[in-house]
Amino acid sequence: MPSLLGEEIVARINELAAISETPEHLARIYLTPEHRKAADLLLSWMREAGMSAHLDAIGNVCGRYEGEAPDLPCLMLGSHYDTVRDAGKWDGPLGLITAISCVADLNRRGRRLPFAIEVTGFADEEGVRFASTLLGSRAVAGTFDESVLNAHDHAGISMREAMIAFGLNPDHIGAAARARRELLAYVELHIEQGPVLEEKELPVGVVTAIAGATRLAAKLTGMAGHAGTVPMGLRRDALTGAAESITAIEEFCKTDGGGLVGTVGYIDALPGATNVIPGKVSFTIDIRAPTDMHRKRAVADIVRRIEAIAKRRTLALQVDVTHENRTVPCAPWLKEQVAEAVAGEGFPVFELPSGAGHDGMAMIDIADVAMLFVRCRAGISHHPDEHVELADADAGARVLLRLIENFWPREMVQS
Ligand code: HGY
Ligand code: MN
Ligand code: MN
Repeated sequence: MPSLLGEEIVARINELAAISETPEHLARIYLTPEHRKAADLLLSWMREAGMSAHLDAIGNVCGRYEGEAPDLPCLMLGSHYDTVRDAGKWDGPLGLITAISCVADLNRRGRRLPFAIEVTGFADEEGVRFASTLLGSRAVAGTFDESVLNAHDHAGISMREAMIAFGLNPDHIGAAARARRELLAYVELHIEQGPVLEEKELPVGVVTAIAGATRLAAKLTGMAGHAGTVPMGLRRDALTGAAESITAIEEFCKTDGGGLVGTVGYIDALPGATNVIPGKVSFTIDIRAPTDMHRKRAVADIVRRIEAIAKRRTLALQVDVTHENRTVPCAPWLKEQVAEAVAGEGFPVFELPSGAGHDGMAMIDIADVAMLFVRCRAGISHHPDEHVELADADAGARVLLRLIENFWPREMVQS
């Protein structure tokens, strides 16, 4: 029988999901009015849960529940509250809302622990607007790359301009950075976004590592021309060049056989008229593999293939890496505590890697990280059909709450 925790979490998932760019397709993009509205709602939930709460210098929401004494180092929980376009409502918010509900439960019971608990809602994990991801968690980890401030969205607005319009000062991002000594660990609950837990008929899983990823921006430049007068043999068509490149990426990843995945998620062809041969095409590439070596080798091979296609078609090619994240292992001492909490709630302990990226990839620079996965229906994610059953949301919450109440910081574990 799901506890009150699950009910509260599901109700809040639905309330937060109503904050979207359009009602038809869930999208909550960094530094937009929807970001602001969601931040205000989350901050109010944090305060209701007994936390002090604020918006930090890059737009993360940050809540703190004091321990038995003031100014203790914290166990940091959290996840992101931005979304992809036409998103599901659980990717990110489940981890954040569950963490807030766990603190609310402690607060209701007047429970204080030998450490503080902080809950951080990261403002831009997906990287939809400025092509570079983990902006919020990188600012907290002190590794934010200032060059991203000059990145532009599809409307030509830079991150710097968007921050100022949102009411944030891009020159103050450094104020969001935390010191390693302030954090005992970072733990994130998140939907699996894959089919494994459902296949194993398990509500929760213990994450072993977060797969690294490389994102690239490719630009092919040919020659725009009249669709009716330029013979096929004389064309320098950037869009057919991109099409051949995209199928080459798919073919390369399909035949790799080693868990390599490649995705072209965005393409833009200019000038974009039916009767004009496209002269300029930009598209994105997302490459992931079980190991960093495998991924980096694959990226080099794929770029070489695209270069050969561009050369043969007399197209100019520019390829830039817009984002690179190494594979991040979950800390054994912390992963063990997640497993103990899973077992403590009566569930089998099952370990699995994360093919999806998460904020722990940035938080690893200032704390050991661990993750708890919650089953999602058919493994669907980054899609409006993304769904978590109430019983599974409740199971995740009970495991996270048990982990929090039994948490032993590393130094104590080792002594
Ligand atoms: O792309 C990812 O893996 C994550 O959902 N941002
Ligand atoms: Mn996502
Ligand atoms: Mn996510």
